[in-house]
Amino acid sequence: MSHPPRTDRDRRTLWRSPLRGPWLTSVFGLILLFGIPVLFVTGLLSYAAYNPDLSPVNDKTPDKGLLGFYLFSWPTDPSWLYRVTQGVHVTLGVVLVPVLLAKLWSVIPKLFAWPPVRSLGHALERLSLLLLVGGGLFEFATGVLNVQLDYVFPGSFYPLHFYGAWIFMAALVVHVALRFPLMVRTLRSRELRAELRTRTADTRPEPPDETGLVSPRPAAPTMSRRGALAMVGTGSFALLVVTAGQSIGGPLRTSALLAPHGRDPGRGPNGFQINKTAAAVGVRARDIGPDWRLVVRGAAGRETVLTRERLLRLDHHGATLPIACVEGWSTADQRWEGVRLADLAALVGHADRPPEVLVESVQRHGSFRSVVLSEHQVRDPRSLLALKVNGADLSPDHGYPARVIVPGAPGVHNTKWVGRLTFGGTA
Ligand SMILES: Nc1nc2c(c(=O)[nH]1)N[C@H]1C(S)=C(S)[C@@H](COP(=O)(O)O)O[C@H]1N2
Ligand SMILES: [Mo]
Repeated sequence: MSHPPRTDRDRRTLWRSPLRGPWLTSVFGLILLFGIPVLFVTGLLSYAAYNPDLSPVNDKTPDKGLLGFYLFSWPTDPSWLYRVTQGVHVTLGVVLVPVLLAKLWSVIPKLFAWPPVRSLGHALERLSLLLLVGGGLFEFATGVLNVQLDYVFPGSFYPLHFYGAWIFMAALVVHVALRFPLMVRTLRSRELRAELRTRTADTRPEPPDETGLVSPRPAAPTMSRRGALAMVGTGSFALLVVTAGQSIGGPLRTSALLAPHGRDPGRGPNGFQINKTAAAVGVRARDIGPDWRLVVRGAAGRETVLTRERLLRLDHHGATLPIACVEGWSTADQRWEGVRLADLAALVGHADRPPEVLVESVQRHGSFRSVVLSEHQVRDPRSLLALKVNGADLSPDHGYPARVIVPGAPGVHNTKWVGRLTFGGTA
């Protein structure tokens, strides 16, 4: 029977891959160093896109406090804005998963360093690494779960992912500050091109290093560094191919195997992705049948109640806009037709400068049944209460009798089965 390892060296001999070493770790680190800030920025943008400062119904993290310092009013131009920022966020996040796992694999021996704590400084460094590794895994896991599995974590995705991102980034800043010089030195120590030409048989371990990544008793190589990089690269590329099509669209949509809402949304004018069907959120046929009414409220208690027939007789306008979901998928531009939100505001006494609006669905339960849109969203002539899409009536699953469509906004702001609009006084 073998004894449990006692010394640091003994413990590190558990990990014998000759590929492990500061150079390989630095290569993966460098990729993440470029990728993760993009994830962070596009993630913060996604939160801003919810216009969380407008109203508690928009605010997914009511205790954001100082962390909301950067929030700004989300613009309506360009109309594909959220489609791009969130497509990048989700696609890049998925594509970086193999790199993150490879990076963690490369530093596994550090997890078993012995003694676990050598000094106060060392203890602080290890704590920051715990936050770094834990925060990184947490952010990637919650993100992927939210996109792929309609979320299975206890608690709400938005606050967890948002606060997690700040903790992860704080730990990352510390880590990069401590390690950047070493990374640069290490990357210079071996030439990438030469490394990419080295076959398995000629693969040698890196020289023993102060970081403790190189195995003191390396096994014979079973793979070259080129092979390891190719494996990770292939994994990332495969994920790119099965993900990116859900936001890029066109023929690529058929390769989007990971698209959470399937690849075939059906044919015809209403043949594009459906986030939640009417049945899924408990919208009944009679809620959206002939008895359906739109209630519009405005200045000084003014209110008007419209049937769908009345709405159809109001001035109609068109807008060619996509739907872009927080989950990263988006539709190509669709041709929407309906009544301008600004014209509806004018019906209830807000003719000149329409204010923000509270949009409420006839859907009674669940999230995304209401939203507040900013005044500049209301004023954009492309912001519609849409009754038709691509020349046909909206289908029940796309929000019949009427839904909101706003340029540049996240999908959640395009409320379906709208029953009430309240202009002004929504705070
Ligand atoms: N009432 C209501 N409106 C809603 C939702 C919802 O669940 N309920 N989902 C929103 C989300 S998250 C998205 S991405 C879009 C999707 O619109 P679609 O199903 O027509 O593609 O609708 C939005 N409007
Ligand atoms: Mo969405």
